[in-house]
Amino acid sequence: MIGAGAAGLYALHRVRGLGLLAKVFEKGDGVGGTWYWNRYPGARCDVESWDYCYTFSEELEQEWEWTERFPAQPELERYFNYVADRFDLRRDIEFNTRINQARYDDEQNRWLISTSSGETVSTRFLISAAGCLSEVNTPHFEGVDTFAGQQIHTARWPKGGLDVTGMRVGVIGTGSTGTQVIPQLAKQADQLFVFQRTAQFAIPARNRPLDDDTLEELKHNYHERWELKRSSSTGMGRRPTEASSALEVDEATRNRAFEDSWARGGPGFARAFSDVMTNPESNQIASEFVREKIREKVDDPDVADTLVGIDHPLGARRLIVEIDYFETYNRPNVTLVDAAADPITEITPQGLRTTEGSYDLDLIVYATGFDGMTGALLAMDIQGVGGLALRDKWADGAGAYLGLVASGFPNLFMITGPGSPAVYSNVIFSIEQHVEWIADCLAHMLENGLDRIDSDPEAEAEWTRGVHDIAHASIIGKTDSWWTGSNIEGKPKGVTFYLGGTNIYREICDEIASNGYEGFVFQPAGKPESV
Ligand code: N01
Repeated sequence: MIGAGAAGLYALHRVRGLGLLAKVFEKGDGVGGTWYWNRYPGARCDVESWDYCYTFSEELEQEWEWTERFPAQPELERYFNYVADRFDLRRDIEFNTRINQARYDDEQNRWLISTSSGETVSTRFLISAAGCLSEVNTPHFEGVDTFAGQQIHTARWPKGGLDVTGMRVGVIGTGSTGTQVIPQLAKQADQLFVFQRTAQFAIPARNRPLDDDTLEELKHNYHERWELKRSSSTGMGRRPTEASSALEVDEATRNRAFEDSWARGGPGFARAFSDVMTNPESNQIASEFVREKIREKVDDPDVADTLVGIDHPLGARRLIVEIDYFETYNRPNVTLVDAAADPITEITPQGLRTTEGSYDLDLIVYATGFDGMTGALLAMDIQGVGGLALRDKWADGAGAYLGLVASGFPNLFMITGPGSPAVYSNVIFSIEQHVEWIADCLAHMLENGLDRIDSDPEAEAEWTRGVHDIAHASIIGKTDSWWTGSNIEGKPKGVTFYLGGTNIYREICDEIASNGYEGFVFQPAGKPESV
């Protein structure tokens, strides 16, 4: 297995349960994946703690006590460490070890893996739990190597923290990460310059500590929440609302609904009405509501204009959940630079230059995101049947049958791979679904003497077409963002995750398994031909 984040830990647990020998290779020196690497100040999950956790063990659910609605990075890292210890996982994890190459040997039907420690390992099955947001994106500005100060990507924040007291700090990027780190750095830095290229919608988190009554209710309702997660299209344990179209109600009713949703906070804002994500007129009304709310928070109208100059529909990029973000621009030590009108041109020894100005800095923080969905997989040299490189297979766009197995790469399972709901869902719940499906598939293979699984190229092509069709019809597919791969130069553009709903996706996966794994091709042990 590749990676000891949420996916790798659970996969290890389940695969061990099948009686197979298993080992995880993890490039960091601890578990937790995203929550191991993203330790910048303010790092916090934007999915509620009671949803962003494993459901596979009722004992675990009953033992663990979340302290906040939206858990912060240290608590999440503690959680994954607790899980690793609780299920005795560490003994099969090799830390500080990156997988550089994985090569499928057709004759032996084995994956040959080369690691950064110089080891070569041979395995029948390889499971990628490398993560959808683990390959960092650091734009290469001219002069980047000349900078005399310190430069850091948010996902590489030092374990011991970084004291920015008295520093002049520049932050590039105002996505989910930038929005979290900026208010924290502003409290310490002498001066903070924020370079915003694309203004974005953000909804207040309304984070709060969880009191005893809430915790008790959460533990008591464990089963009901699990059912809700399974029936929901995003894997969240919320009770469905009876929302109508935003256009069916009068203005006063509509405003009340938006006000209520705003007051509740969190990423569910768009659910105030059923058609915010599908009807441009409803979306426009919701967008204006949010713009107005942002304006109210910002003292300087010119700064507010730059913050609400949003060029895409609400929800077309991942909706940001913020704490004190917009108010931060009222601080005298914070300057917002409109990097769309005045782009960054180069990094200099003293700082950073834009077309119209220059900024002297001691620290440049890159909150510039990730090469999402495929970046971590393609960072390794993965070669399938006949030496075909995964990079070449995906040169014009990534896809795998159900997001699980890419044809030509037998016995390589991908957890939350391209073609699955992955990042457009409560990802930890999607991870559990994938791991359980993979474990069942492995059990099926063991029971039936099958030792090779691949996907049928036609089934894969049809599935991938379906994924694209749904995406093209949605506002997400029409908007540039990391969701469409447009943040990475040279990357084929397009949504690679399934937007049809996690409940429907689960049904399809289960149906395919119960139909004898339709669309997959197995080979029995010792026989060269597929059956
Ligand atoms: O990354 P992003 P992120 N010059 O790609 C800017 C999850 N997450 O790390 O939009 C100037 O969204 C870029 O500008 P633009 C969550 O799924 C969750 O913030 O390309 N600017 C943008 O502003 C999230 O969606 C949580 O014009 C440049 C920013 O950098 C995902 O991770 C917390 C630039 C990148 O934004 C990614 O979020 C954090 C350049 N050359 C992350 N290049 C929570 O749970 C890039 N930018 C809350």
